[in-house]
Amino acid sequence: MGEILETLREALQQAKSVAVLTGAGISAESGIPTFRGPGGLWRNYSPQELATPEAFARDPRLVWEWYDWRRGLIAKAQANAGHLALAGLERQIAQVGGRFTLVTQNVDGLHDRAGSRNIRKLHGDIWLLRCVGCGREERNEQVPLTALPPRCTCGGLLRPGVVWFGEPLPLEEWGRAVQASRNAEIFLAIGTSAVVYPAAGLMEVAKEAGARLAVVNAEPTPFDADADWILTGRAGEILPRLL
Ligand code: BJW
Ligand code: ZN
Repeated sequence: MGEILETLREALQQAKSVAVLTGAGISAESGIPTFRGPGGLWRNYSPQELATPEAFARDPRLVWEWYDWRRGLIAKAQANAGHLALAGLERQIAQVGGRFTLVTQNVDGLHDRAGSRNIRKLHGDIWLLRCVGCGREERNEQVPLTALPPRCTCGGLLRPGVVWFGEPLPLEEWGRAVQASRNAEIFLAIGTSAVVYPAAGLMEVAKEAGARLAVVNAEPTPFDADADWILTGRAGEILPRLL
C-alpha cells in the first residue's frame, strides 16, 4: 500500500480541484457506530428500519430513542485523525489556490469540529430539530432530551433534521455537491459502503467528468472497479499519511 499511497499523495499535491465524499466509516474511530455491518444494530432494529418517515409516523418515540442514544454518543465523541487530516488537506489545497469540497453523508458534525470549512451536508444535521406541523427548525444540543418525543411550541411533533429514506436531499447542498464532483480532478470516497443513492452517484458523476477516483475504506465497495487508487484500512490511519 505504501507506493499507492505515495502516488495519491503526489496527485493531491498537484490537484487544483478535489472533492471528497465521506460516510459513517470516517467517524467509526471516534466511537460512532456505522449503519451497515457489525455494530450497526440498535436493540433489534436495523437503521434501515428506523431511518424512514414511516417508522417515525408509526412510533416517533422509538425513533427518537435511537436518535437520542446516538446524540449522546456524538456529544461525547471527538474528531479523529481522519477528520483532522481532511481539514488539513483543505488548508493545503487552499494555500495553492485550489478548490476543495467536503461532501458528507454524516449528520454528526465532526467535520465541523475538526476545522473543515467547505462542507456540504447531504443528509442533514442530528442537532437540528424540525416541526412536522409548522416546519419551524431549531438547533438543540440537549443530551439527553428531556421529553420524548419532543414537541414544538405549536404543539406539533419535532423530528430530527435529517434525511430519511424516500426523502429528497437538501437542494442547495446537493447542487453544490454535484458541481464539485463534476469539477474534481480527484474524487476521494472515504468510509462509505456507497450503496445509498443519490450520494453514491457522485462517484459516477465525477468519474464520467474525468476525475480520478480514490477509495479509502475498511472493506471493498461497489466502486472499487472504477477506482484509480484503492486503500483498504482505517481512515484514521490512512488519511494522515496523505498529507
Ligand atoms: C471504515 C471504517 C474505518 C468502517 N475506516 N472505513 C435504487 C437505486 C437508487 C436509489 C434507490 C434505489 N432504491 C431505493 C433508493 C432510494 C434510497 C436508497 O439509496 N436506497 C438504497 C439503500 C437501495 N435513497 C433515498 O431514499 C434517498 N432519497 C431519495 O432517493 O429521494 C428521492 C426523492 C426525490 C424527490 C422527492 C422525494 C424523494 C435518501 C437517502 C437518505 C439516507 N439516510 C440515512 C440516514 C440519515 C440520518 C441519520 O444519520 O440517522 O443516511 S441512511 C444511512 O445510510 C445514513 C448514511 O448517511 C447512509 C450511507 O451510509 P454510509 O455512510 O455509507 O455508512 P455504512 O455503514 O453503510 O458504511 C460504512 C463503511 O465504512 C463500511 O463500508 C465500512 O467497511 C467502512 N468503515 N470503519 C474506513 N475506520
Ligand atoms: Zn411547530
